[in-house]
Amino acid sequence: MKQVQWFPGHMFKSLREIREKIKLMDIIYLLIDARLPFSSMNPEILKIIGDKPTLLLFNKLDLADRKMLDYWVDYYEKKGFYTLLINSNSGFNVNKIYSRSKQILEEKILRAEKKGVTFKIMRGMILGIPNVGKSTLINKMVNKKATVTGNRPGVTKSQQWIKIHPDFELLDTPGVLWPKFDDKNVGYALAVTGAIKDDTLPIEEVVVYALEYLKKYYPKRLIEKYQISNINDITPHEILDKIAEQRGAFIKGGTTDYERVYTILLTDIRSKGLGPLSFDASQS
Ligand SMILES: Nc1nc2c(ncn2[C@@H]2O[C@H](COP(=O)(O)OP(=O)(O)OP(=O)(O)O)[C@@H](O)[C@H]2O)c(=O)[nH]1
Ligand SMILES: [Mg+2]
Repeated sequence: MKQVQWFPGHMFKSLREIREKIKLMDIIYLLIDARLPFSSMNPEILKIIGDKPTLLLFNKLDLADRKMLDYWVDYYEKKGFYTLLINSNSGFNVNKIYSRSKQILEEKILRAEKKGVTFKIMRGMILGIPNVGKSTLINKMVNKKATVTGNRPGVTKSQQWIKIHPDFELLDTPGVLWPKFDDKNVGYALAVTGAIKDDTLPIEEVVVYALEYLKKYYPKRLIEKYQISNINDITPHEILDKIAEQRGAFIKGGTTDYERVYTILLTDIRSKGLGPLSFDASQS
């Protein structure tokens, strides 16, 4: 894979601003994409967090393959993380975040009270890769549209404090990646799920990666969705031709309109057209 510019310059600034604010925080909420429990874990963020109390929030639970997710939840819990599975769109488990945070900070609160200091306001920072649902989560917690959201990476441009209750404040932050990734599959997994812009990696490579992956881990879903009879000996490009046939995606002269088929496939993957998925199976 050629050298990829997947870490735009403004993310250095965002990382610096996160580093500057970390001291103010009682707790960190690190959003992980439940479909990418490995690939959406940003090593730069982990370095910045250090030993701050951290609740890992596995978001987009509705889109994720539960079996594969359970493996990763266990993996992170064994590493000492607190975890919670959430769906920021429906609000599933979102109302547990406050009470879990109080539990996690119980000792800190007691220590403060012993010193005669009342623990007045709990401050938390929402961190995670682009498009993982940070701003959507905040809106759900505050029950109104306090932040801008959108289904593409890079929507939030600057940090923003939101008061959830009189004693609970959250800082929304722009999504950040990390400057260099060692495993090219991580890049592909982030591209397939829409965490990096569609033109960052060559889209054909991304789609071929997705199809090879689906053939390996979810062959039945491909068979059913695109009526494929010979899954074992069909190539990714032949699958694309099948999809074109099914959806009538041809250009003049009857050749496959690959650009359209790429979009159809990625939309199916991202919107549960192929059912709940995980793109981090290979790590387990
Ligand atoms: N299916 C599903 N979609 C979600 C969930 N949470 C957020 N989304 C969608 O994910 C997209 C991105 O949401 P945002 O809240 O803007 O993401 P963000 O992390 O703030 O992104 P940046 O500001 O770009 O870093 C939106 O289309 C949301 O509707 C969820 O739990 N399930
Ligand atoms: Mg945002």
